[in-house]
Amino acid sequence: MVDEAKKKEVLEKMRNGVIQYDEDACKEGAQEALDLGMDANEAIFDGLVSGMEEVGRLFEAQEYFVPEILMCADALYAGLDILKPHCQQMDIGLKGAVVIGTVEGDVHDIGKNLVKMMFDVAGFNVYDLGRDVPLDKFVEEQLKTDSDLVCLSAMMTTSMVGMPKIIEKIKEKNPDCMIMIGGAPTSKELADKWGADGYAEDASNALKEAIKMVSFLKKLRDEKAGKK
Ligand code: B12
Repeated sequence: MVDEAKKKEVLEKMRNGVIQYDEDACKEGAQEALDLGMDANEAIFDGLVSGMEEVGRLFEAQEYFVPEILMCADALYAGLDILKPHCQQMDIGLKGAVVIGTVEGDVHDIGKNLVKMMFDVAGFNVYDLGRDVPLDKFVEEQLKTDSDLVCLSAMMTTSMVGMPKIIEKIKEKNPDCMIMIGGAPTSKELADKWGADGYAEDASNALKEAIKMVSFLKKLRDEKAGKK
């Protein structure tokens, strides 16, 4: 049994480590979470990511500016490097392939990297194009890898407008591929409007949606191949 009081303390240490851009505190907190036997996934989202949410608030209140945020992101990644290898692999019995990236003009990749991590944990084959990815690169990579799913991330209203262009091109070239969008300014309504097949508001829902989509594609393919 994990000691609840100690667990809270460790989560708080990671959260504050991100807020105070203290890489050492994040690393120590991450190691302590593992030593306590905490679930790595829980430590990431309730500790590190919770800190980043507060950083977002501080940025919006103009208490933090870009240099501070970059250091907060470094602190988050320092903790993530320790926790990530300990995320429990899931056996979902599906071999999905996913192309993922943050769209052109946008360098925000923390959320995208968390979504990618969830896909890795589920055993998906992930082709990560990184951030500020030219729109056509998503189309080319989907064709090259014949991936089931393309996941587009955007954190700015100015960059998300590239999404419908990518969706249109991919659907034109390969209508069987499914597309999911995400990132703070996006929504289910925009996904529907732009012809994407899915939307999720966070990394764990992204995985749930992805599993549904890949299962659906597999069923379709099996039906086409004449299997039950
Ligand atoms: C960190 C950050 C930065 C960092 C990015 C570091 C990095 N490596 O990512 C730096 C300092 C570089 C940065 C720069 C800028 N930023 Co900034 N940044 C943020 C901040 C504070 C936090 C974002 C974040 O990481 N959140 C934590 C993660 C975990 O959450 P998330 O990204 O939302 O991801 C989750 C979900 O959205 C979802 N998700 C994400 N992607 C996907 C994809 C799919 C397919 C799915 C299904 C789900 C999904 O799952 C994720 C995990 O659960 C936000 C403020 C905020 N409140 O969000 C501003 C914010 C995004 N930035 C903003 C701006 C304006 C900028 C700059 C223009 C600032 C400037 N003056 O230079 C530049 C832009 C540079 C560029 N061209 O991209 C604005 C955007 C406004 C808008 N709506 O257009 C925001 C909202 C702040 C604000 N209110 O003004 N920024």
